[in-house]
Amino acid sequence: MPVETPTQTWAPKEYKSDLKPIWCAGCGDFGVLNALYKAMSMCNLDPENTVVVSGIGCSSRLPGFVASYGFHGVHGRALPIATGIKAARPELNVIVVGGDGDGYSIGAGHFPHCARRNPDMTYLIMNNNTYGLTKGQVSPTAMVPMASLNSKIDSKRWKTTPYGMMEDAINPIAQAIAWDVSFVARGFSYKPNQLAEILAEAIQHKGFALIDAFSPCPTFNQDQTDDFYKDRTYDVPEDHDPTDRVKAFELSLRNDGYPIGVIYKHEGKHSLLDEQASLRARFPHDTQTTVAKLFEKFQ
Ligand SMILES: Cc1ncc(C[n+]2csc(CCOP(=O)(O)OP(=O)(O)O)c2C)c(N)n1
Ligand code: SF4
Repeated sequence: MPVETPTQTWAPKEYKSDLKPIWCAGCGDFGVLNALYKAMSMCNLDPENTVVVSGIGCSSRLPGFVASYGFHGVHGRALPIATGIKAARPELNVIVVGGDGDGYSIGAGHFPHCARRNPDMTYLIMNNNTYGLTKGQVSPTAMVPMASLNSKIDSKRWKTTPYGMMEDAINPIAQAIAWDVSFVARGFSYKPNQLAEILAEAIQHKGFALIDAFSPCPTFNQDQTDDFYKDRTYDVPEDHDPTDRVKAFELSLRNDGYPIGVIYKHEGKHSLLDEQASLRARFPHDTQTTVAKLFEKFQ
């Protein structure tokens, strides 16, 4: 059923639910949440036609703090749940949120397939380079310094990895471009206004959009702090053309810091839901199929 364009407008504060966030003082997720309220207001999303879906983690508590529909799902399974919602109710605004552990570790297998299906939804990752909820294990983006030959690093800082991490961190931006995610951007919780602009552009993009937002966890990650990212982030250069995939890939692989802004865009990429609609139009009799009729075929 098509949704009517809202005649009402919503201010950022009107997207706040009655539930107060229970994140630790200084958690980057506060900045991300404020940016999301702003972006929802900029896009004038009707809360009644908006669903925020998450997995499990500190960051995945976010749907509870938004006055819209929400689904606090299963660890690593936010994308399939959200894709199901979008497939059943394509007119809804679907925003998926979660942590780097949720999205790039246990849920990583869903990511490339979501890129292939390209549903029109926004995926906001709060990347704190650790598993916050379970008290600071290494995540796929963790950068835990290795101990030097003569000294151990402070084992209280990284309880499960006292000698540092021996695996490389993944680069989610480069990976997303390689999978042709149709909108790829990076934000930083410390710059909520800029993040809100990026999020608004992602929400308006037609297709699957990833925003990886650095969102430090001061409780369990004292290496990748606000200051760490303030010193290493820079705005995407003004002359960068996000529709040039090779240039976007080059930018994502630069080792002189982390670009913040829109890095890659594939406008007009076909989507599973467009394909579904055109199949329905071509084979109208099949849309009369019910689950009961399907079962009958196998009796
Ligand atoms: C199937 C399953 N495996 C493991 C867990 C334990 N668990 C809960 S949250 C989490 C990691 C959360 O890290 P992240 O997604 O980065 O979110 P953060 O808490 O840092 O925001 C883990 C391992 C779980 N709940 N379910
Ligand atoms: S443990 Fe870390 S990620 Fe979780 S609420 Fe506290 S600061 Fe935020």
